[in-house]
Amino acid sequence: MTEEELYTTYKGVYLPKVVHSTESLKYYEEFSFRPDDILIVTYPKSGTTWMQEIVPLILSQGDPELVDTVPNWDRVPWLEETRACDLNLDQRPSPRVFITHFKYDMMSTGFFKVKPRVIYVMRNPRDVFTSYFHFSRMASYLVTPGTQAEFLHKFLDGKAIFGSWFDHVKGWMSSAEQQHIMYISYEEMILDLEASVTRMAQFLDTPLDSEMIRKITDRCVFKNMKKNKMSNYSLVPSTMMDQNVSEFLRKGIAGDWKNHLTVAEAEHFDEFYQKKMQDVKYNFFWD
Ligand code: PPS
Repeated sequence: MTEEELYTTYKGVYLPKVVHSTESLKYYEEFSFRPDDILIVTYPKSGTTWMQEIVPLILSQGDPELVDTVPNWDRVPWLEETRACDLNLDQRPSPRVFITHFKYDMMSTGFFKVKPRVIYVMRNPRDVFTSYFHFSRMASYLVTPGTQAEFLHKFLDGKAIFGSWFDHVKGWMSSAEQQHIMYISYEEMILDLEASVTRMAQFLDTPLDSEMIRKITDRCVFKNMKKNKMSNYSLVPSTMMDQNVSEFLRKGIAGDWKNHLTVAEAEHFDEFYQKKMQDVKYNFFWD
């Protein structure tokens, strides 16, 4: 099916109609944030699901009950998703944790007024692309990606859902709310998950001893987290996500793009990246 059939255009970006109804987008626009809310912000395929595991475990000081019994989409709801309207989020105790894939300029008036805490997770866009390509093959609510070369054009042009990776990262990197935002990359988490969990716990004012940090890290490494049926999307019907085509927790590594992009595609990506990112003064982990 085509973009016209499967997607709606919202604030200039494509969103899949099945997952974001008009009602849910309105709900998000009117959502009442609290200052102690924790909002995990990601461009898709950058580590969202990983954070839906890590942050609840930090807040529970390593107690796994929540992550063992509640699916990630209920434990850390996706604010702009259709389901969020039905979860009585206004009755949840603080601190509440949510995710969003929205670009900075798509955030609601309530967000800018209240300024909740944000953890912004970013990932090498070449790996985001690779992960996204495989995900687009298995998720029935997304337009089938065509060839890798075709999807690369769409991705670089911001024609994938949630728009351009470049606009997303640049917008959040230059946000005016930086004192409320912690920036972290998927690659840092891969390299040293214990240090990453420690940094997040400090940002969230949750004291953790070294045993708790070790326990959380152990549960959240790819091979262990993949076994958690509350987090690996095995509860989603295969008509929606066909994990025989590609698993949701697919590879969980940094640098998989090298196994997929041709030399010409990688060069084209680099050129595009340099042009788009030339005005960004930030040492990204993958540069
Ligand atoms: S989504 O659809 O936006 O919610 O996807 P998202 O969760 O952001 O990204 C999916 C990728 O994250 C990988 N992942 C992990 N990597 C390492 N360790 C852990 N624990 C982990 N959990 C999820 C997942 O495998 C996807 O990346 P790829 O490269 O496709 O494997």
